[in-house]
Amino acid sequence: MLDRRRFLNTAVGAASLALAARAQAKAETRGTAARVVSTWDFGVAANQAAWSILAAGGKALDAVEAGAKVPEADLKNHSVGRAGYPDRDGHVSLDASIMDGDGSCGAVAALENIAHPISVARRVMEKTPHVLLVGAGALQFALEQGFTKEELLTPESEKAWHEFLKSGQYKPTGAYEPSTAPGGLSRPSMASEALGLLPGGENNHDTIGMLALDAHGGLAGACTTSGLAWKLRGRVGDSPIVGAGLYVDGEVGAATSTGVGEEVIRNAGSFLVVELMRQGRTPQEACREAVMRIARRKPKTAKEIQVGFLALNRHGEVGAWALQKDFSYAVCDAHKQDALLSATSLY
Ligand code: SD4
Repeated sequence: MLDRRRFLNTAVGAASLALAARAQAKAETRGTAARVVSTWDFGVAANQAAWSILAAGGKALDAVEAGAKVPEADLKNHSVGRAGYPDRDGHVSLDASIMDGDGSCGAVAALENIAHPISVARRVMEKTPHVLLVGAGALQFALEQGFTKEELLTPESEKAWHEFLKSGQYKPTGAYEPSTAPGGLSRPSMASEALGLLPGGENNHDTIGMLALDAHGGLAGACTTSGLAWKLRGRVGDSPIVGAGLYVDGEVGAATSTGVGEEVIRNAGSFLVVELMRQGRTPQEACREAVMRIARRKPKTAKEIQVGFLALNRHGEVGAWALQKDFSYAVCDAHKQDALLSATSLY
């Protein structure tokens, strides 16, 4: 006989299975099985926020914005949005981009004091003729759009920054040389090692890149980050650069990236993944080739940094690949809302 707890678990399980089956049936009658994927373990919670929109038949674009806002608001997350670790000078500076399957896109870079850069990026896309606003201009636009100016540096992030200042070495000319890298930029920085801040390391779970396919066959993506901890003031990574940190083509698929953005920008990473899918590669093969491109061009650097790609094609197939192990990604659809998978890696 079932005890009360097991009975409740079974009942809850049955109810959520029924809900999932209904959402799947709804999605299937509309022609496509909806799915959302995102980078890292915090992608699980973000996916669920996106899923509440997708399961109700909502648009991929609305889903990725809602999903990306979850880690942006999470005070325990030090690599996205509020509570993100600051730059070398103590400023929390945020990068974000959003893209729809029809090629519409918007982005902000080096935006300060606004908690939800992904929503500002969407306004850039929808309310201006431009694609990318940066720095003071991006802030001015956000305020004009009704966003509120806030302090994003939390006491905990400030404390970590002071720790970095004690031990951090900063030599801009050697930014890509392991022995002279600024904290957080490449693997052997002593300061970032000490704080567990390797991109993709335990305390630096990087950017959220999220890709969604809705029940109507619409694709969209979003990418948002506070960038590399202790970066140079004014440094912009791949996340707000359309084609680097994010790319979506409704006829093919979508891709996003995480890790050291400089290497992703150099290789137009997400665009490359989508173009490879266009040529017939699976999302997995396309992500692998984009990783290998980085490794072939800079073999020494590639051993010391993390870069990961995540892709979703228009049929809902998912792939991921990374330079280093430990790149996780979350997948959510009508069958399972909390899947967390480990990407294959080169090293
Ligand atoms: C950047 N790709 O700013 C982002 C952040 C990240 O490891 O994922 N960091 O380069």
